[in-house]
Amino acid sequence: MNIINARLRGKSGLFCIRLEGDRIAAIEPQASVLALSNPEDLDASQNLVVAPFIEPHIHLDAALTAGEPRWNMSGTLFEGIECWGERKALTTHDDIKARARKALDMLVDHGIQHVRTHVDVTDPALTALKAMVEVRDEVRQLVDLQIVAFPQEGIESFANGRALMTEAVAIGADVVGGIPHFENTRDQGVSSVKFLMDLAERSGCLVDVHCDETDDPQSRFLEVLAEEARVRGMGARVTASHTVAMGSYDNAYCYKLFRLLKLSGINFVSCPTESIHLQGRFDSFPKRRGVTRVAELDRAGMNVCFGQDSIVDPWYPLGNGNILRILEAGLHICHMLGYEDLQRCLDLITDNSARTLNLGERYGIEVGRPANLLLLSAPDDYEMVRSQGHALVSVRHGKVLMRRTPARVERSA
Ligand code: 17E
Ligand code: FE2
Repeated sequence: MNIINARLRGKSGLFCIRLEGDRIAAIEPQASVLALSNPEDLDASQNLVVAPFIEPHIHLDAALTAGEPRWNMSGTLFEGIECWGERKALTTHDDIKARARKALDMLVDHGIQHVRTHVDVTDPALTALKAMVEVRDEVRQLVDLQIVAFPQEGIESFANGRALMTEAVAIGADVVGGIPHFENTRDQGVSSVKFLMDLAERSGCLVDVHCDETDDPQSRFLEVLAEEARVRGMGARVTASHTVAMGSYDNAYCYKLFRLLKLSGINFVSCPTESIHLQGRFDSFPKRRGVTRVAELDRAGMNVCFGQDSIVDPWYPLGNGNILRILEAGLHICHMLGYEDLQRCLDLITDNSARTLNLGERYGIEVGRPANLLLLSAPDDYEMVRSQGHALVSVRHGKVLMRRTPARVERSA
């Protein structure tokens, strides 16, 4: 299969991308616009062709449970955890699988082919984890799925928390998670981070910690995670998710913190729609934005990407799988509508996320890499966001996986 009339990010002119089997075989410059001659080929119509979108942070086990058994009325993270605790008691293997599959279909329909999902392991039966390990195999034709062993109710503060984390890794989790700001004491938060870093180092797992997801400026577990990563030389394999307390740290502390973060080489995920909804809830006015310092991390040369976090769950009532919606909202929320940010904004849902997920040579529009790519509806990053564009075709393993027909407008005058 060939994809003709393709524009590539960071390059001028048009290209023909040749796919052979499940690999990209060649990327050839075109002298002029070509007409489609082979019905097997795809015409990018002088719009962008990019590597697939990535969802680096979502909770598939809780997806599509909002309102069950009750709605989160305060809009806080903490009431969300309580509501989920009640719903969790009712979950079954098949219920987890059915909802995860539905949510994954929404992601696939928006051009996502790589997903990292947090799965709650504070459950003595590990029901959700066992179900998600099956889902990971069943959806291989649609997405590459990474499973995080996520201790929603704590590692040190939950009965047998350490054993459940260890068992989850033995069963097949790819990534070790954590939630230090939710542990009962600061000391437990610190020891939970040391425990989870030991577990990851021993097992070879990646790390992705829900870190400082609170407006409390005293929540400073990010420095602990970064230092553990630095000392062990594991930074590239470690991700700090949310880190919204950083939005409340003062500049003097952040100046010092940034030096360590940079030295550590860890990655960051921000979920801007989720955080703008859940945070700021204990403020009156002025009201904090409750998001991490996305633009500042990026300017300092660190790796940041955007995630959705939720689709219709106890923490967030909306969501439809469209990561471009998160990108647009995030650029607003993080003061990133400047010209230079708009020029390269797709980095936040493609290349930066690939680095966070450690995809390496399994990702990217380059000869020899997997024939996984998207045909977009706009010629550049800026226009893609401005026009609220879509992924029109998703190609995976060299075959068309998804096609979208955009809405058509008809006018009489
Ligand atoms: N659990 C949590 O601790 N934080 C979140 N944002 C979600 C689940 C969605
Ligand atoms: Fe999360």
